[in-house]
Amino acid sequence: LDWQYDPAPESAAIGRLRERYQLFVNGRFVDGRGEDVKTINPATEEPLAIVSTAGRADIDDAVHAARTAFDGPWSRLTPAQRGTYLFRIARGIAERARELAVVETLDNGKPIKESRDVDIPTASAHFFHHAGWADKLGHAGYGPAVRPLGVAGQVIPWNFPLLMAAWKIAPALAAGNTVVLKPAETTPLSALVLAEIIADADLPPGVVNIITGAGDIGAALVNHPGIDKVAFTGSTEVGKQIQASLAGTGRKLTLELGGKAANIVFDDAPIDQAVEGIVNGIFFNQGHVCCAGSRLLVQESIVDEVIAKLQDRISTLRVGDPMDKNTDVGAINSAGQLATITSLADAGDAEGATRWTSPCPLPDRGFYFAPTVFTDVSQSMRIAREEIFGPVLSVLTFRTPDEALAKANNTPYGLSAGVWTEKGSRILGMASALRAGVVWANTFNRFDPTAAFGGYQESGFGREGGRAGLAAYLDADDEPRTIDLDAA
Ligand code: TXE
Repeated sequence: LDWQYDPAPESAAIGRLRERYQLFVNGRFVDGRGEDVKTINPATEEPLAIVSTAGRADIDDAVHAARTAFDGPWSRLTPAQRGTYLFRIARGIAERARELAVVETLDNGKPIKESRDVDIPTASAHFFHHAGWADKLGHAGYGPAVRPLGVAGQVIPWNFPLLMAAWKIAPALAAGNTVVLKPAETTPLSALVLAEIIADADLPPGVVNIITGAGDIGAALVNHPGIDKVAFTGSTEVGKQIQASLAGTGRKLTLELGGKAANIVFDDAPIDQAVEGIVNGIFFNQGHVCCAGSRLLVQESIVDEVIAKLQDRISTLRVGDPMDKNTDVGAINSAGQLATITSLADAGDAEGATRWTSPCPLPDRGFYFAPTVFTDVSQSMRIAREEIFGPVLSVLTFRTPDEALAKANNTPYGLSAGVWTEKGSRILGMASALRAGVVWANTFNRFDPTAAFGGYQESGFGREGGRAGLAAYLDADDEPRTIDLDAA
């Protein structure tokens, strides 16, 4: 597929931005009963659009609409017919890809080349993948009675706004559920453009509802008595609150939370390739990535070479205007996130780590943080333990594979890890011993709708993507009951 077939230039896409955005409830765009808020462009700190936000009554309306759609038109369709709607949404995203890329970059601050080449096509691919599942669930080994759960309440973060909406909505609909989704307060626009695509795809009213607002609206949504399943991606702190508040309700819950991934480089690794992977692992999306390779573990014998090459490579990264196609590292999403990154980096200085900062100039306005590497890092330091969620890499060293494993697993998180080595046996050994939901070998930050993504420990539970991701939206066993002949 040619993802770039939207012929409109970026200026036309900017022209399509509306001054004010509304909620999408029961198939219609409506004013919310909360306040109007401004969403700002983090690259310039200027207002981008006005967004109407939800009040409690709007949550009631949205959940009611989702329930009515679930009890009525959506459940009366055949699975194949439901799949057709998912195909239409996938195509709708591809057709408006350029506009969506622009909206995403303006609202989030990520480089346009990333929203254009990663976020938007991957979101579309997620709908295409799940469209194909809709009429095949009965053959997928989930047990004899494959049923949807009902109404899903979904809350997503600001780092991949459209992609996270796709990760939530596509499997829910493919499994026959209906949805009320709340995007993050700093990045609501692409989800509301997706609502337009969903309206144009003629989905029955109420199948997908999108309500805007801050954490209080998220909390009210996930605790609403009309919700059957909750899916949350965001901070570990809020994930714990949600899990506690849902205890005893019997509601199915999946949580995709923070991370502190180890990216492990052995002395037999192809160093130049590893350096590219390290850079991608931590500076992709300004490091606003739950699976970011934020802890670099390098075998002691090659650490000087790796650091020197890394600093050379980072020095070539262009930091600045996210709308410039040559920009590699864009703006930090919000003033609050910039403050978090700054204070954690300062803690690195205070605890005795050595800070190196990319020499690139930063724009005068907007929220920016230069790519940063800390060496002389020990495991007890905050920069080695806490999620920074920014372009800051902490480098630790190891001598033996066992030491690498012990250090990599020394974290309360467990979302992802990377291993760089030429030895296949070492890859397999590390992959099975690393307590991480995803382990990449000689690559990093690869996403595919067919692959299950999710964490262990404080990174959450449940999987998104592939067959495992569908189980989260089915009244079925988490593990398929039949033998998978392809995998055997
Ligand atoms: O997250 P929040 P924030 C991490 C990252 C970051 C930190 C704080 O380390 O620095 O979290 O980010 C909604 N009930 N991640 O404050 O608050 C909120 O409106 C229900 C990692 O932005 O968790 C938004 O839609 N919902 C992460 C979403 O939750 C609530 C991605 C995420 O916001 C709520 C984002 C509540 N009580 C941050 N409070 C990842 N795993 O990728 C807030 N929300």
